[in-house]
Amino acid sequence: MSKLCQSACKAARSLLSATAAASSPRTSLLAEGRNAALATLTNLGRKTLPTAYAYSYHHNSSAAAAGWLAAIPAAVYVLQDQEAHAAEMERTFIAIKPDGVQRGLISEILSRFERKGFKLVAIKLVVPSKEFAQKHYHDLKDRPFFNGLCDFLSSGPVLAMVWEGEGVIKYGRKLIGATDPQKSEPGTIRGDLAVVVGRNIIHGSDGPETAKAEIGLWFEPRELVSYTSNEEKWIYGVN
Ligand code: IDP
Ligand code: MG
Repeated sequence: MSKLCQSACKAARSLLSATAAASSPRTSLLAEGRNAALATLTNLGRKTLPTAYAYSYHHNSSAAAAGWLAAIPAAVYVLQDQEAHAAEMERTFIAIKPDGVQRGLISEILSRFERKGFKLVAIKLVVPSKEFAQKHYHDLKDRPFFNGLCDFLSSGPVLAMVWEGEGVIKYGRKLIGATDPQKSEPGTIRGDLAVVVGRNIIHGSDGPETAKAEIGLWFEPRELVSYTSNEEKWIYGVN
């Protein structure tokens, strides 16, 4: 996108965000403009000028201005929508335990999170030490199975991941299913792919605080990759 266009979009965005705050609810404003924005402005985001602008740039400067000025409101909707969407994003820690890795279930499990629309932002295969496993499961240290659980987690490769999306902490747990696979619903990961609680193949953070702590325990900040997925404009939206 040209510098000129960038600053024009920025100025118009401030203007319209003030108008939006004063008049109609943010979501309905976003909803109204969304379709137009997607139709007209996808090209702007991809560093391509709208055809009308590209043509008139060489032929008529006032028509050129009109060409892309007309696109600015749509740009504003897209940018505001992205901001609203970014504010609702959360991240969760998900790990495929040694039983899931050994049973060849990595792609099956990843595809369930991917197909849902969640975004992978970090991934690595590690064999945690027993001390590390004890840190990870510290809240269970008084349970009779704690020692065996930590032995098991540190017995082989674990696929550690961070997934991002709206509601991903809570919904990630839904995809995983109940702790005891005997009680997990069919259709969930544990319901479909595991039989006993001691070999329930997957871990998922159980709340925002745990998610933050577990991501911090397993990953360095630089290992978390922030990027815009090409699919996001089709996964998120308000009508
Ligand atoms: P969660 O994994 O669904 O969050 P937690 O209660 O946090 O469940 O327990 C952590 C892990 O400890 C479970 O995933 C399971 O592997 C193991 N675990 C939980 N309860 C038992 C049990 O009663 N016997 C043996 N292992 C258990
Ligand atoms: Mg837990």
